[in-house]
Amino acid sequence: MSKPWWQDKLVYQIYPKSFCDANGDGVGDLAGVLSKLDYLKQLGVDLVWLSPIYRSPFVDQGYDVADYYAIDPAFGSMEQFDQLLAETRRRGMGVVMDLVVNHCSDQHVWFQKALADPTGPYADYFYFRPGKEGGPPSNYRAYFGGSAWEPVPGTDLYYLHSFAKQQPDLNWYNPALREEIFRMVNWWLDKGLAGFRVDAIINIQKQLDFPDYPADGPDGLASIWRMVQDAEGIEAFLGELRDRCFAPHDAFTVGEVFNLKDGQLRQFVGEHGLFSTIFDFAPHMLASGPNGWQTPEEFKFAAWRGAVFAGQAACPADGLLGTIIENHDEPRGSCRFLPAHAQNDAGAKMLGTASLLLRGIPFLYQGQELGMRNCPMDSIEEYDDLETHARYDAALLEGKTPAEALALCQATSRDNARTPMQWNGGPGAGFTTGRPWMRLNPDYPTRNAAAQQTDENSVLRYYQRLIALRKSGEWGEVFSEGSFAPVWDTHPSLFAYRRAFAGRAVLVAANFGAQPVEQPLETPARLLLESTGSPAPLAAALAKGQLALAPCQAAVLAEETLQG
Ligand code: ISL
Repeated sequence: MSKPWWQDKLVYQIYPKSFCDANGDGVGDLAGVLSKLDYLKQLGVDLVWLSPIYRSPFVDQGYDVADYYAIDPAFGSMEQFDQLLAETRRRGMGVVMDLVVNHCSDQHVWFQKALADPTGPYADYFYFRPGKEGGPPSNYRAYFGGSAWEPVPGTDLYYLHSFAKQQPDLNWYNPALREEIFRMVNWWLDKGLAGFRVDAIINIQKQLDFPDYPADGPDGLASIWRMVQDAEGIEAFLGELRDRCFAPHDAFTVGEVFNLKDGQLRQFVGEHGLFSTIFDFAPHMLASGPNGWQTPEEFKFAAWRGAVFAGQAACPADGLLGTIIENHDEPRGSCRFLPAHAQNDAGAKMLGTASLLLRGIPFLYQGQELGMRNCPMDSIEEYDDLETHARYDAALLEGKTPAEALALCQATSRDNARTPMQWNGGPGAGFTTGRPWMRLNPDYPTRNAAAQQTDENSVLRYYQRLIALRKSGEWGEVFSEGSFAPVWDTHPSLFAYRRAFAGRAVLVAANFGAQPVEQPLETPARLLLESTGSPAPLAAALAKGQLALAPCQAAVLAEETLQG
């Protein structure tokens, strides 16, 4: 089996609205992205994934696409996009776009034509269904709250939307719709795109009789997820997408899928997989308590380690998972996957070490390399994200007080990760010369790329060294191709694993506890990287065959005598 070209690549996610604003209108743009390519190259990024930049009314920040063939003017022009392709290629990098095809915007011409002729051919690009007993066709709650069915004006029909009502679901069971999608995907790949991150894709399979489910909330509705979970047949759609588009272009693809069924992982990744990789969200799912996001769980080290290691164990030998700490939908990892005492820069470096050297394709989200943190807003009005507002309303309906509902939003809001990137300590954080579209995290005067670039002990400089090690000529293959094995996996505070390849092995160990740890080593080991900037005590212990880690210290050790 030959190694795929993306096996050793590292992906960096840009949230374009919040990355860099070149024209001073307060919104990030493509010219801003172009101006930061050298920063990304220096960090060690191979592939740049852009959250949606297509023409959109931005009800869901571009995840509501009105024209799949156009760049939204807020971001720039197609010429600038082509320039981005050329400039990334010149630097040995590639561009990955977001592919949002479970739904489009209600402003898309397909939907406009469907509304104009609700029994015509474009209606069948969507799910138009007659109502039932004076109400919607079924009792589904959309992911962003409220009924998942919206009346089609002037008819007794409803259309289905899994997300916001401005995001009508596309009917993948219609071959004409699938042809439109394949044509569009190939158009972008023909341009020279490296691949796609495929949005919310598990939702394209439906039960076409749309059965009711028992209500699961005070609104009397049942999550639409129940219907999707019981639906079948996604493999056929995704197989066609792979064979008609991805495979002929040798594209890199990452699927956003949640709650795979037993045995499905094998079909989704690997040599004949439906995608190059899929995100491993198991650690993120731990934050949902018995009542989902309404009962957020505190970080529990052993459960988190167990979830990460289970993902590594479940992944087939010829496949890779996308390892990810944070993205535009999740709170910041530095406030989430660390115990309270470690929620600082030392913890961010430790978490980065623990995550980036796992087996898989590492994904970084903008600002993660600075240790950027959640940004709790002072009132619900300050939140932009529609899901946050839906959660606030749902929490009030559940009987929570406004203060309790706001606290829930502060802990779980997607806007935690959407505040503008912090480039320097000047006005607008170097993100914009104008007024930023979303409030800056107030820590930007001290936490920013410019300050961190000149501080050898910063999170940024550490991430640069960590990524350089992952990609180094000497150790790169161990990280990109090596096996994974847990080490000391019942220890109360050590997160440790061995990566091995072709007779060479690396031990990665991190101390998540508040106390120092000491552990005898099985084999002599040489220090490749440590996270605190104070290697002396660890080096002294290593000389005696011991691993000694201070709280929040991570280390990467070469164990050259072990067989891979
Ligand atoms: O399907 C889900 C749960 O099983 C949802 O969590 C869903 O997969 C997730 O919210 C999808 O997110 C993506 O699509 C959304 C968009 O708002 C997000 O930003 C995007 O990442 C709708 O396009």
